[in-house]
Amino acid sequence: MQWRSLVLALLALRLALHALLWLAGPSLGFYQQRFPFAFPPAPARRPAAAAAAEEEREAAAQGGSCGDCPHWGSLRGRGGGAPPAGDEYERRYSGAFPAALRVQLRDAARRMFAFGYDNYMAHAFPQDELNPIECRGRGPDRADPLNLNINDVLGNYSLTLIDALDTLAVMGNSSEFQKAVKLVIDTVSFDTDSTVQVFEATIRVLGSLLSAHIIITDVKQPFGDMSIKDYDDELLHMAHDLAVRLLPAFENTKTGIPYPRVNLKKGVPPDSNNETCTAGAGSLLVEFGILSRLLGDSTFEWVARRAVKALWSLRSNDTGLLGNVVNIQTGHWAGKQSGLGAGLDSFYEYLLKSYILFGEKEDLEMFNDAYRSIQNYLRRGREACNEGEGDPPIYVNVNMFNGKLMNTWIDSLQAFFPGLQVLIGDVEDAICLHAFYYAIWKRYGALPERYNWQLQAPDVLFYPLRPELVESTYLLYQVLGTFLVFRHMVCMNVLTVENMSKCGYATLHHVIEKSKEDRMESFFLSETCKYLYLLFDEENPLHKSGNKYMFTTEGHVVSLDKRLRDSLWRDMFTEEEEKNVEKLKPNELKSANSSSNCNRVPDERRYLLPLKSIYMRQIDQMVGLI
Ligand code: DMJ
Repeated sequence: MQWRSLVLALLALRLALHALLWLAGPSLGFYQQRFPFAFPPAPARRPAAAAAAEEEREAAAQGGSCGDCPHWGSLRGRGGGAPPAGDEYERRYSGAFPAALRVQLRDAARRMFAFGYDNYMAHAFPQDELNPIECRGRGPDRADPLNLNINDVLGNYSLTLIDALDTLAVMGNSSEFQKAVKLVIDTVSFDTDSTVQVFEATIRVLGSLLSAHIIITDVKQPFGDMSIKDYDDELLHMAHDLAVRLLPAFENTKTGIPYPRVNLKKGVPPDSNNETCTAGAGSLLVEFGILSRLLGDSTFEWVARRAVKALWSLRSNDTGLLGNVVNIQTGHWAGKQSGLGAGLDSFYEYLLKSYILFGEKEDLEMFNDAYRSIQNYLRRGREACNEGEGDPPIYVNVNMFNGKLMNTWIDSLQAFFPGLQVLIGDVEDAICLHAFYYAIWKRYGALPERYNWQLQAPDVLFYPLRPELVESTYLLYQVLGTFLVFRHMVCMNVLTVENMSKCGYATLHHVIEKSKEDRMESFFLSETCKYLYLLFDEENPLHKSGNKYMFTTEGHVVSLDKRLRDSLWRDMFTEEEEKNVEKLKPNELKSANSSSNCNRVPDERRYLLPLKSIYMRQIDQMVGLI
């Protein structure tokens, strides 16, 4: 039949066009790639089980049954918000959030943490991590020193216990916090033949020890009685000991940028790599700065600050962007990709957070310049998130020297960025990027490690229980008020049974097939569970006005303390460098977590979608959800 040939010809044409666009790929630039969005290829057919699971999640989000999740429909209305009207999106996502549901979800998040923590203590401690499927502990891979995925993080120092300390405090569990601190003091030693990544040891171990020390010594004891009998600053001494063992990484480097790895007993290994990622080398300032200021010893902050300055001086003169991998001896960029995810994420985060914590104006200036370059070269899509025409804004990976698109994927680490945007008050833009990641989450029930926005499919399929989306959700919630879509996402997260194993929560090996890997990373307890819990625990001391806190990149809580605002390092830089540094007075700083420095959305928007439903629908289309 003629019409059939016509349809087939059209179909063939469309496929050919897609193939052409796909092949042309990055070189065409983002705007040409709007085409596939307008004619999205049919999403790959999911296996029936995955489709059913997704439907169930969707039903749960709308008030249907979802295991542990309280029945939303029956609770709606008791929270006091106007019944949602309007189109499907508004009906689904607007309205008030009932207090009873909030409490149930808070308790579910607490149980989630307890399940992971208790099983770690029962089956894995004193080893570093829990293998939640086999119910066993895991330490460094001594048989294969090149197994960096494991050895960079696991140092034979009870990593998970250390990383979880302040989550116990934030959840108000003083007896377990006190027990855990004593265990750390009595059993952990850093005098071990482990070669670890300086960055991982800093953010997970050093940061947690400092955070717990600050909580223990806080005269106000906001989380309940977290004091330790006869405490003699042991955690601070341990942090000092660890940092001294990391210092060799900063020696014998021509640029001042540290080596990526160090052996805790022997220093930098003789065969050490001269290349490091920017985030790894340039996100040490918060922890090293806190340590220096608590000890009154400028060494640690000085080396960390020198590394940041060295990296900053290597940015492109044309774009102001940095690459993702640099040679520490030559200063040559081995990785020219500039993006917001792996390799660069916490570099940007710590420019701003160092300023928030220490008040050094140069940190803010660097951050502001970096943010401008990010907006100029990485951001694609329409100008305003909630207005106008064009693709939704996303942040892409470009060449640092010319700003040209390098690939068409974004990674799950980048999902932290809306949270950072909240801290600087760019809430409207944060809403759009968050919505994009949320849509990916809805499609897979998790965030694939890399998602290809052009192919509308994951490029890298695993999900190791990362916190970034929950973190941004939590920070956005602080300024958006009651907004159900975020909590829906979290409800689904709390109930993601796919991750639950016999003895804890497992990494998803494949976000579509839902197969698992036998690993529970320590950041699941230090970050993911903490942010989930805080999202629903409105009475938490962290949220009380008067208490000012900031989260490190590993989610460790540190109070904005006067003790941290006296710089010790100024005398160690040149006069020229000094001249540029103008210290802000403490009262000029606004809290990172309060909404005071944020462009809080008006009250009338509290129960509405923060993103117009047309734009939400557009994003759902863009990720192949509808
Ligand atoms: C955490 O260890 C930190 O947040 C780090 O900055 C990058 N992301 C991991 C968890 O995904």
